[in-house]
Amino acid sequence: MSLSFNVTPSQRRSKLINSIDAQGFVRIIEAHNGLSALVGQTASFERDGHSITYDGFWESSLTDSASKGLPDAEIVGNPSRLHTIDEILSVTSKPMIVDGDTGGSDVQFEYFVRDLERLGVSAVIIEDKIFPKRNSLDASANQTLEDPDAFARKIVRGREARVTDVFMVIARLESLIAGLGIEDAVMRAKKYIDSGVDGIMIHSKQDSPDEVIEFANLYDELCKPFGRRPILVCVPTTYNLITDAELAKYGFNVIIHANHLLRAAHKAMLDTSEVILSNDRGFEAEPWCVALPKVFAQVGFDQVKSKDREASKTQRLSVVIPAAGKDPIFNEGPKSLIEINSKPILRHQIETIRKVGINQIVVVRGYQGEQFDRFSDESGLVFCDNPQYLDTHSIHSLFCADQYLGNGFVLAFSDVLFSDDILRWLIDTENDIVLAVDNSYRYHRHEIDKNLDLVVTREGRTGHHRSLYPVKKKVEITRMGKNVSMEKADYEFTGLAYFSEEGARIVHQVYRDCLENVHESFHEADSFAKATISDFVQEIINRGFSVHGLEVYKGWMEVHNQMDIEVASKELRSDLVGS
Ligand code: SPV
Ligand code: MG
Repeated sequence: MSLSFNVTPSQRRSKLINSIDAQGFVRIIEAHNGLSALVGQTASFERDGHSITYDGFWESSLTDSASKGLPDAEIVGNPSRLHTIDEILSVTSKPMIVDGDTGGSDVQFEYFVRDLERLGVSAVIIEDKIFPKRNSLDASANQTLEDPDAFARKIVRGREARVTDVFMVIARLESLIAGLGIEDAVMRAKKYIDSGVDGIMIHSKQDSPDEVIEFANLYDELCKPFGRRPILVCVPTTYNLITDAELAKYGFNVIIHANHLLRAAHKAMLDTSEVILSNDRGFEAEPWCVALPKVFAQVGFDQVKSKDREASKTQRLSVVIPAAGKDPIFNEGPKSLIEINSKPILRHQIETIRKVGINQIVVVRGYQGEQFDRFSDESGLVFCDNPQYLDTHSIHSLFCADQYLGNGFVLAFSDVLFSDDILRWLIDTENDIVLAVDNSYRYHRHEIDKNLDLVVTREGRTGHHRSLYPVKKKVEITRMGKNVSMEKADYEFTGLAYFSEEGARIVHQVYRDCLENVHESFHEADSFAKATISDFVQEIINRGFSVHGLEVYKGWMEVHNQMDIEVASKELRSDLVGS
C-alpha cells in the first residue's frame, strides 16, 4: 500500500487549505511513524452512504517524543523530528500539520519552516510558551508564557522564511493552559493576527469545551478589525464529548485528534506484554494483536509479492513464433524477414518482446530456414525446425517447439507487428488461454481481400465509447474460424495469444489426443496436420475449456501485402506501433 500513496511536496502542501476551503473544516489524526500514518491514511467509516476519512496528519511533539521513549519537553531536536516527518510523508499522500512546540529561537524557527515547507508539510503550529516548554496536558507542569510581542516577531520571521504563500504558520494560544483566562487569549490572538499569522489554535485542558467555545464565539468579532479571519484550530483531547461536527459549527476549521493512535498502541502493547508473561505463552495475547497478514497488507508487502510473481511469470514465459510457412505473396524467403524500415519483422518483434521483459523467444523455421542464420548470435533466441512445413500448418509448427511451451507461452504470428502494451495486457490476464482480438475489422472489411480468423463471443462485440484509457475488456470466445460469417463475427484474431502454465497443459493434452485420434478432417482443415490455430482453438472450446478474448483496438498490424508494408513503415516512423 505504502508505495501507492504518491504525491509531490507541492501537491501535498496545498491540500490542507484546499480541503478547508472546500469542506469548511478538516479532521486531523495524529501520526508518529510510518505505520500509524498508514492507518490514518486508510481509515474510513461509512455513515449514511458517505465514507468518512481523515483529512490529514498531526505530527505531535508528545507522540513523536513518547514513541522514542522521551518526555515531551523539546528534547527531541529538529533533525530527529524532520526524520520522523519524512518517514510519515514518504508512505502517505495526505497533508500534514507539524507541532513545532515553541519553535525555539527565531533563527531555529526560520530554518524549521524552510525544511518543513520543502518536505511538503502544509502548516506548523507554534505555542506561545518559553523554550523549553512542558506538555500542556499535565496539570502539575510549569507553564510559562512568552512575551506576546516577542512571539509575534517569531511569527513574522517564520513567515518570511517561507517560499510559498500556501505554507501556513499558526499560533497556539496557551493562555487557558497557563490559567490566564480568556482575556489574555484574546489579547494575544489580536497581536498574532496583526503580525500576519495564518491561523490561531486555542488550547484547553478542561473536560468541558465551554472555554474554547467561548473563545470561538468571540473570534469572528476580534478578527474584524484585521479584515481577515485566520483559520481556527482546536485539540479536543480532554473535552472529548463534543463531536467534530459540533466544533465545526462553532467555527473551528481544523480539529486535531492529537495522540490517540499512540495511546491505543501503548495500551495494546502494555496488555499484550503482560498477557504473555502471565500465561507463559503467546496464544492468549492474540486478541490484542492484529493478524500478520493485516500488517503485510497495510505496509505494501502484498504488492511486493504480486510484483515478484508477475516478474517471475514474465521471466519464465517464452514467445513462440511459428515462421516455417511459405507465403503465397512474399515467396522470396521467410515472411519473418521482410524488411520494414530496413529492419526485418522479426527484429521489430524482438524489440517489442524485450520491452516487456520476456527473454526467451523461439522461432520455428521451415521454408529457407537457413536465412535466419543472421539471428544466430541473438541472445535468448532459439530455433526449432519444422521440416514438414509444406504439408503442415501453424499448430504443427507450434508443437515443434513443444519443449519450450511448458511454463506458459505467448504465440505470435510471424507477420504481425504489435505494441508492447498489447503483449503486457495479455500476459497480465488471469485466464489460462487468452487471444488478443480486435473489434475494428467491420469498419474496414470492404478493404479485406483475405480470409480472416474471425471470432464469435458469448458477450457480443461492444461498441466504442470514447475513453482516455485503452480498452482492456475480456470476452469469452464460443466460435472461431475463417468460415465464420462476417455478419456473425464479433472480432478478428490478431495473431497474438497467451497460454498460462495451465493453458499450456491444456493445449498439450488436446494436441496429443488429436494426434492419436483425428484421422480425417479437423474443423476447417483437411487433416490435423494442416490445423490452424483457429481449428485448434475451436477444438479446445468444444472440449469444454474456456478460451477468452482480450479486446484490443489498434496497436497491431498484420503484414499481408505490399500496401501493409508501406502503412507499417509510415506508422513505425511515427512510433505508433512496436518500437
Ligand atoms: C501534542 O500533541 O504534542 C500537543 C497537543 O502539543 S497536547 O499534547 O494536547 O498539548
Ligand atoms: Mg506538542
